[in-house]
Amino acid sequence: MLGQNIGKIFKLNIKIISNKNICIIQKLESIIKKQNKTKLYSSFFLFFRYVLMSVAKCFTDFHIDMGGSSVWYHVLKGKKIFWLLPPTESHLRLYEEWILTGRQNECFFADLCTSNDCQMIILEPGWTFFLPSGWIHAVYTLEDSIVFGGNFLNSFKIPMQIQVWTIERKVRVPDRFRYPYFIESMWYLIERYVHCLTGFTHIADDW
Ligand SMILES: O=C(O)CCC(=O)C(=O)O
Ligand SMILES: [Fe+2]
Repeated sequence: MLGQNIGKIFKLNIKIISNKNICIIQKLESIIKKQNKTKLYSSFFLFFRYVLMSVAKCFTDFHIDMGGSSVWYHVLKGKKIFWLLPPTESHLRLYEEWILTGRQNECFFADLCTSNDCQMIILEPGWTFFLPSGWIHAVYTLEDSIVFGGNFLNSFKIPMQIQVWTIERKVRVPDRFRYPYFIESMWYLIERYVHCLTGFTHIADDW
């Protein structure tokens, strides 16, 4: 696998955000808009759709995307290597322990896992890559790159999303790096299920 010193490689990723909305999220959007909280509004949409510009040789260390969100990732230009570990119980436990040590610069996460567990893929221009909920991944940019991407929660992966959310809470990930309005989204999701199953809605008409 990769040498230890890759963690020291200069990192520069810039995310540019564009605002788009989806389903349940529209409810939350309208609340935030009504409250006229521009800052909240932009952080809410931060991860839905973005452009990621990365310089060659930058490295993003192993991580799980916030709130166990799934990701689509389209490479317009450049090349990226992804190292991938599935979210098994043992990998998630190791990941949590690794974060809690606070020594990520000294210990390369993939070295803690069995060598066969880690998969690698090189993404070429024109490829669209889909990363499911909870997968642990690291990314090395081989050439200056422009990528379009988007993170999203989905109802097929609710247990994994909650598990990742719980890990983030345990390891004290700061709020600004967490999925915006995760808990609120879960409430609206539950409300949606209740509505579909019982025909009753518990959301007031006036917002
Ligand atoms: O392309 C990169 O360097 C990192 C992409 C990624 O995994 C992320 O933004 O969460
Ligand atoms: Fe990621």
